[in-house]
Parts: sequence; structure tokens; C-alpha cells
Amino acid sequence: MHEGAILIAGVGGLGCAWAVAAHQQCTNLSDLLLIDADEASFRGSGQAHCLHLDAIGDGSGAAALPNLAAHRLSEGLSAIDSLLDKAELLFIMTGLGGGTGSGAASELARIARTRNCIVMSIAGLPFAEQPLRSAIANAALPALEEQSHVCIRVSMERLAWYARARDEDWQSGSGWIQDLVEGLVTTLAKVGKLNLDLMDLRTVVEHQGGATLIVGTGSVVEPLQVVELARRSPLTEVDVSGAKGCLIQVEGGPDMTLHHLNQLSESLVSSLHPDCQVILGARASDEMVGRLRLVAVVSGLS
Ligand SMILES: Nc1nc2c(ncn2[C@@H]2O[C@H](COP(=O)(O)OP(=O)(O)OP(=O)(O)O)[C@@H](O)[C@H]2O)c(=O)[nH]1
Ligand SMILES: [Mg+2]
Repeated sequence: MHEGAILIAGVGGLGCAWAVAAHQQCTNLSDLLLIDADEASFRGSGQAHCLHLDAIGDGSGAAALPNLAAHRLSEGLSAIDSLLDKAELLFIMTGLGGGTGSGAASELARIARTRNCIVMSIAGLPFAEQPLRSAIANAALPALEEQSHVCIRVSMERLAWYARARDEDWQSGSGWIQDLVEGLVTTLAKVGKLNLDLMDLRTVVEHQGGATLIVGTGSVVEPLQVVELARRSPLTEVDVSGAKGCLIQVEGGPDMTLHHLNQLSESLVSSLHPDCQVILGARASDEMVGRLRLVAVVSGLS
């Protein structure tokens, strides 16, 4: 892995599924690390670095024991040491509510920060009708938020709802998680390439307060509708209008113009905090012809 590298890590069963799906969209720009107590999570992910936390010795899971999982992670650390040392940006994907993700994700974030990594976590929150899992998740979330520069909460309920609407599978992220990570990785890889000051990125992601993800897709002839969709799309119950930091990735086909880009970003930014810091990235690809997609992380929400 080269200097300034981007590492996508999945922790726990759901986190590994999200990470594998997200990494597939940007294999050349990032490395993949899978961490779980259940070896089934590593199957069919040939290029991944895998860390097996065999907490109870039967290969089946951390049995809803977060502390055990965190402990196992620190024991297995030497195996992933060099990966963490070289990574400049770490995405941690996890579903909270079980043992492995709830225990090991925040520990991974903590260790990565001691190596001066920027840590962006995506945390799935359990369905409301799972009280035990919700209790474990609520207990685990503060540590993950504290150890991450940005922690994006994703309600699995909303994810499942969007997945049904898109006819996709929520357990692999229903397309959203992939869109998010691909958008971010391509934006951030470009930030690195242009040699923009990484401090800019740090200030965007270091804003105090909540952070979430918004996504909108639509026709190239109606760019403002794409923004409107994105504004109504946050994967948690928050109002994004006061955001103080914003990382925007716009994608379109070869028919996307600078005017489209300006329209999208100006319309979105005008609804955020007046002093909002913005990093904008754009990418054109043939498969997006006739369409526009906006993916953004907004931070500094009150
Ligand atoms: N309803 C439902 N929820 C699921 C399903 N799979 C995962 N989840 C949710 O996702 C969260 C995390 O699950 P996993 O990723 O399997 O947990 P883990 O981190 O591997 O934890 P352990 O298996 O206990 O070590 C749970 O709290 C559930 O709320 C599923 O098939 N159905
Ligand atoms: Mg599991």
C-alpha cells in the first residue's frame, strides 16, 4: 500500500458485507480489511486482509460480548499493524448490536487515531423491534463517535425501507453504502492527488456535532430536483440545514457540464450554515449518461 492510502475496514458480519460491497466499487483506490469472529465473513473476498477474532474458539462469533471482541482485537493487532501505519484515511463499517462490531469497531478507531489516521465510521443501528441489540448498540455508539472524526449513523430501518424502494438488499448496504463510499473514496483520492492540504479535509471532518450521509440521483435536465431529493434523504432523523462541514461528490455522464456542477453545489450549500466548509469533487463516467448523482457527508450538525 502506498503513502496516503485509503483503507476500508469491515468489523463484524454486517460491517464486512458492507465493506466488501463498498470496496468492489473502488478496488484500485483502496485496500480492504475484514475483521470478524465468524470466518464466513471472509469467504469469497480474495483480495482482503482478514483478521479472525476467534473469541470463543468455535469460529462462530463474539456471542454478543463486545468487551471480549475489543480485547481480541488488541491481541491480533500486530497482524494489521503495517496496514494501519500506512493508511491515511480509514473507513470503518460496522453494524452495532452484536458482539464483534460493537466491541471492536471503536477499538480499531482508537488505534488508528494514534497512528494519525483520519477515521470515518459508518455505524448501522439495529431495528427498533430488537431491544437487546438496540441496548448493546446504544452502549457502544458513544465510544465509536468519540474515536471517529466523523461517525455516520445509518438506521437499518431506513436502509431497509430504501432498499425495498430500490429493489436491493439492505444487508449489502442497499446500494447506498456503496454509493457513499465510492463517492468519498474517489473524492478523497482526488484530494490527495491534487495535493490539496489534507488539513482542509481534517477541518471539514473534525466539526463537533452530528454527521450524516445524503444521496440524491436524478436526471441531468433537472439538477435542482437531485439536490431536493438529497436534502430529504438523510439516513438518520436529522435536519442538515445547519451543517458546518460538507464533503460533496457529484457524478454524471459525459454530458455533465460545469454549470450542472455549480447548480448542484450552490443549491446545496446555500441551505447549509453560512460559514460551512466545503470540499467538492466530481467525476464523469459513461454509465451515468443522462443522470446526475450527488453524495455528501454533512458534519457539524447540532
Ligand atoms: N433484522 C435483522 N437484523 C440484522 C440481521 N443481520 C444483522 N442485523 C443487525 O445488524 C446488527 C449487527 O449484526 P452483525 O454484524 O451480525 O453482528 P457482529 O458484529 O458480527 O456481532 P457477533 O456476531 O455477535 O459477533 C445487529 O444488531 C442486527 O440489528 C438480519 O438478518 N436481520
Ligand atoms: Mg457476527
